[in-house]
Amino acid sequence: MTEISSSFIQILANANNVVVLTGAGVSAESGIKTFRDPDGLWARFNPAELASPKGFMSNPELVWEWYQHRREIVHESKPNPGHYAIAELETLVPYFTLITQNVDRLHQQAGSKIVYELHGNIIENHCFRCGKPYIGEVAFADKTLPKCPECGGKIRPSVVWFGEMLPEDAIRESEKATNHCDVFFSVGTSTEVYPAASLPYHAKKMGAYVVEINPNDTSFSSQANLKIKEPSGQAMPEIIRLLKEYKKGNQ
Ligand code: BJW
Ligand code: ZN
Repeated sequence: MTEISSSFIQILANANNVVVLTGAGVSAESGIKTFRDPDGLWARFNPAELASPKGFMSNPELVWEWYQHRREIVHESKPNPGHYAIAELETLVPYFTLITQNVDRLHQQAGSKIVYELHGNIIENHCFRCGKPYIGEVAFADKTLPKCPECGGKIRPSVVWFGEMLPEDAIRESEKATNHCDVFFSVGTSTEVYPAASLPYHAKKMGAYVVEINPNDTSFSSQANLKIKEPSGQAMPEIIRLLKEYKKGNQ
């Protein structure tokens, strides 16, 4: 077990602004597959075919079916101790920002209040042609791709595919919070996908104390002030426990 040093807990206890960036690893312990791990989604599926506008245009039914399947898995999943610990951290620091690349809404289910979803979400849909939200009911078993009632365009999940812009407000607020934070957590992300991956580097450059929580090394690891090589479902609850203990002893 990686030691979570008392000096780090002291830094966290004195921090005014804390930012947490999460990736697929945080939901791995909820049974949702990551993308780039050896058994991840991209080991079996081609991202260009399934997670790009070009892929959707060339085979919309295949893409829709893949997302229907993944929705079912998300629907059956529950937040894990990592999600709950991140939600609790929000209540223990003066200013807190949660930024996620995850599309599963498990942070919200765990009680996180404001979540900047950089890559959208898998729950909602919108029209590929006119962009209007699609509010029609979509049953998981339904393999037929719905059509937009406004323009007849094809309906797609409201996730962000490769080559697409991230939601403007989410990226703006994420960059703003990253600029001003004292402690930045990069949890369960490979830091391979931009612009999300640039946030930990940016936090470091701006003088924040950057903590990476990931059982594996990433391209960012060598830059982290602290690397906790553990699953987030173990490390995050332990950090909360130590933070509460520290605060109790320093009242
Ligand atoms: C655990 C754990 C446990 C396991 N506890 N940890 C060069 C520079 C800059 C940008 C680019 C560039 N070349 C191309 C680009 C653009 C591109 C990009 O970054 N590509 C890279 C692959 C190179 N980016 C984009 O296209 C983005 N848009 C954009 O840039 O717009 C402007 C623009 C447009 C056109 C041209 C140029 C610029 C959009 C990115 C959209 C990403 N979408 C996806 C799919 C979402 C929908 C869906 O779910 O299907 O988002 S891809 C996929 O990767 C998903 C994730 O959110 C994202 C990040 O993955 P994440 O979360 O890090 O997961 P993994 O699997 O990679 O890592 C999991 C980690 O967890 C691992 O490290 C494990 O060790 C760890 N782990 N168990 C803690 N229990
Ligand atoms: Zn439409």
